[in-house]
Amino acid sequence: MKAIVTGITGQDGAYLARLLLEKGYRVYGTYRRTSSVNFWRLEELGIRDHERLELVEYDLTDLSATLRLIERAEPKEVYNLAAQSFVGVSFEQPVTTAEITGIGPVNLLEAIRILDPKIRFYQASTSEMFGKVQAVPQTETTPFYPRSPYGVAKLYAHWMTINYRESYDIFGVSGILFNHESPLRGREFVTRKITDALARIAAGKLDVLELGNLDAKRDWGFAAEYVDGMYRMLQTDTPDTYVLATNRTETVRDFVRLAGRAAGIDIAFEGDGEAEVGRDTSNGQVVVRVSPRFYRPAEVDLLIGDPGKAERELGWKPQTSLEELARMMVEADMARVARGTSF
Ligand code: NDP
Ligand code: GDR
Repeated sequence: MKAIVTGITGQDGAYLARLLLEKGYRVYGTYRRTSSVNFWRLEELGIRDHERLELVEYDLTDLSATLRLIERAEPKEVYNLAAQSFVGVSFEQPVTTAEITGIGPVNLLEAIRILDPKIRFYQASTSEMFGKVQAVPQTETTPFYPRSPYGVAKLYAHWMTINYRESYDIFGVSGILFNHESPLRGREFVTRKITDALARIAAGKLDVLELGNLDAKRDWGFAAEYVDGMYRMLQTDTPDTYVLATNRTETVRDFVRLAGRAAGIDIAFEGDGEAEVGRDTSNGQVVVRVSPRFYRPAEVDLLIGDPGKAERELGWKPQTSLEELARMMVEADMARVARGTSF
């Protein structure tokens, strides 16, 4: 059993590779050529040197490289996790985001169509496609209204996956995944930014955490469980679209409080808008401040997903509570601070 996982250096790529290796797969994991190596997540999971893991240098925007990748690996399944995945950056780099996140997946779909239409394809779609709230909770049939270049690019790739399914009978699956986090989350994303900063504040190595919009509400789950959902989506009889979510939503402010509790810091918020601060109630120190630098030109205010279809058809259910997730992330960051590592 062979699978390609694009974006293996990212959070989900690392967890999915571990899952597939545990299931006995041979995994071709793709990474980009960079000036310094970027395998820390594979190392943290202990799979960097696994005998059935082959790391392949690859860029999603290159059709010829895509054809060679598929020809060489002859996979049964392709999981496309590669993307410019940071919403904030997509406003600054809309064209690059469109090329990688939007058109990139079409290279894979074309390569599958040309070389072996029996290959099963997973596209990492996102709750960002829902964008401006049309209905809650969001399901597979909720209308889309993306609010960022990233969301727009993902929506294009989502519809192309469905189009290849309907036009060429390709087993193209789209997983509309709500935010999922873990100790392996990149530090630019808000949950990890918070847990990393609070670990450093608790250790006396940082004074203040600066954040943007504290009112945004997100449905946050645990990444290791979401990659299992991806796998299940490719094992069905017919390709389809599925939402993975927890059906619980909290504000960024609430996540700060939860993570603070896990770090041993009780945080109380006061003030409004840019003047809002979070204080450590034990000594009155300001530990959280709002900075307009982290606001986005357009925001997604509220995400909450209904994973009912995934539960019914895939037997998939989220297991980890937000409290457990925050604690897991804070503890991992505190251990990193104690070790003096900085991932
Ligand atoms: P990450 O940002 O952690 O990982 C993205 C991966 O894509 C990295 O391995 C990155 O490589 C790679 N990549 C970026 N550009 C290219 C390119 N041009 N060619 C090849 N590879 C490239 O994202 P996550 O693991 O969090 O997410 C995985 C996928 O799921 C993404 O597509 C994301 O948009 C989507 N998604 C994520 C959600 C989440 O909450 N995590 C929710 C819904 C969807 P490098 O390390 O070199 O940058
Ligand atoms: P998101 O995740 O945009 O939902 O995309 P992110 O963690 O970046 O933002 C979540 C919310 O927090 C608000 N926010 C901040 N965000 C960041 N990054 N930094 C801050 O300082 C900050 N302050 C407030 C944001 O405005 C936003 O409302 C993630 C990515 O993984 C996507 O690839 C994925 O598709 C979606 O989740 C589902």
